Amino acid sequence: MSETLAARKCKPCEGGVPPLTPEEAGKLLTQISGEWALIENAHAIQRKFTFRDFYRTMSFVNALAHIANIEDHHPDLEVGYNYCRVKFSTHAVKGRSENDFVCAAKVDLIPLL
Ligand code: HBI
Repeated sequence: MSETLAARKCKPCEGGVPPLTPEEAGKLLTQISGEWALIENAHAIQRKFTFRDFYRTMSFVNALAHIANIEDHHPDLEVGYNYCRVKFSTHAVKGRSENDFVCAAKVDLIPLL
């Protein structure tokens, strides 16, 4: 039985490998929450989280940052009073890699206040 994406670890990525094809990305997309979308032009995946207030938004952002630091794979974030838009892409390959989907799967497990 293959392990879930959330159980995997991100692999160090300094480039030199091709990004995922849209088909490969589409297959991995089925293994994370349906709220994530393939952003084709940015070669990324993106999900918007909404919250009741700024306190809850920043609590989530801090939990997300902890995951990014542990995995050494980092999102682009847009943060407002009651929302956080999370975008994962792998800059070293100028596209998407499995790391993006591993981090998205871990972010999906953050308990929301
Ligand atoms: N984060 N989103 C993203 N993309 C990268 O290519 C990336 C990263 N964080 C760290 C990193 N690359 C590398 O420094 C390590 O994988 C070695």
